[in-house]
Amino acid sequence: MLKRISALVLAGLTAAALTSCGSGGSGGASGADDGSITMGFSQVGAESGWRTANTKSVQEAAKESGITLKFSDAQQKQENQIKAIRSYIQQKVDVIAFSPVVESGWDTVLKEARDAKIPVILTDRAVDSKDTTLYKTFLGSDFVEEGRKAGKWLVESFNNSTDPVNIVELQGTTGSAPANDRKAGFAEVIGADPKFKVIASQTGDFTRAKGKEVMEAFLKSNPDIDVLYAHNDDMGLGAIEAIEGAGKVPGKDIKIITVDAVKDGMQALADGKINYIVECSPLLGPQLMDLAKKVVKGETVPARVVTEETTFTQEQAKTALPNRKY
Ligand code: GYE
Repeated sequence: MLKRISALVLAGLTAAALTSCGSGGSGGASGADDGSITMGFSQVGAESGWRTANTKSVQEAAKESGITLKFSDAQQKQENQIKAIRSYIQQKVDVIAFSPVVESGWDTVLKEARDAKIPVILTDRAVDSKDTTLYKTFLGSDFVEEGRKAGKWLVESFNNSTDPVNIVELQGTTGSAPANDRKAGFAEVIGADPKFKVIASQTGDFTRAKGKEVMEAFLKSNPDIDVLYAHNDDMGLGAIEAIEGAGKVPGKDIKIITVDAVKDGMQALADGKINYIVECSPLLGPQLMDLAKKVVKGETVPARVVTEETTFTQEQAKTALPNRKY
């Protein structure tokens, strides 16, 4: 279904790119004349359970708040996102929102949006642009803090021993804010004690398949892995398959920490295969639509809106699972 929607949207984008005036609102920050709002949303892709839940949240919230959504899936490619944003500018949408796949390289296209007087909202991931007038606000998690939470659990769990702790790390998409920041926050906390050693760290692109593949390689070259830190549940779940395939017991022989807390991750946590999950909420849709309405009206909004999040142990996962929404 998602694939079909993406194909339709891509076809729509191509058609729009061929005409000089699209069907969007009146253009500019004032919104369409009839007061309706059209949002162009460029999503990262469909790489993980988190992403699927995020897409659903954005689509449902748009519907509920009466905002017309033009949605496109960039398949984890920056060039696709830039094309989508340019197409939204051409269509004169009232507001553009996007989750930048990587942090760098957005200034040119964001200037084009600013010149066209179309407000931009960053959602989920940040850009590293120095010029903060290129976007109105950034709604999403504090990824450095998530990395710190993962590190703190590790430090506490191993505080009775002085033996070295060999850690392997599965990083998210190279150059993405969550990969950069989750790595940094974790390194900051475990760096205080030299017994913690990250013996291998590589990207698994936030996908299950790549998580499995990279973990298989880690297991082959490192016989003595104590801990896996995966930047999301999906890579952790792929790695669990690799660990089991190598005849080891995930959660026991190798302790596993992940980030997100999507249902499949929480199930593995409740089953004892993951040891700790740092939550990252994908349910950004309602807040995004509120912010969009405000920026289209020209109201000032906070420059940063941080999502509220928690952490889960195995026991807490068992309690939370029945009511988990994603
Ligand atoms: O953790 C991961 C997804 O940007 C917070 O992207 C998001 C991350 C999320 O693919 O599962």
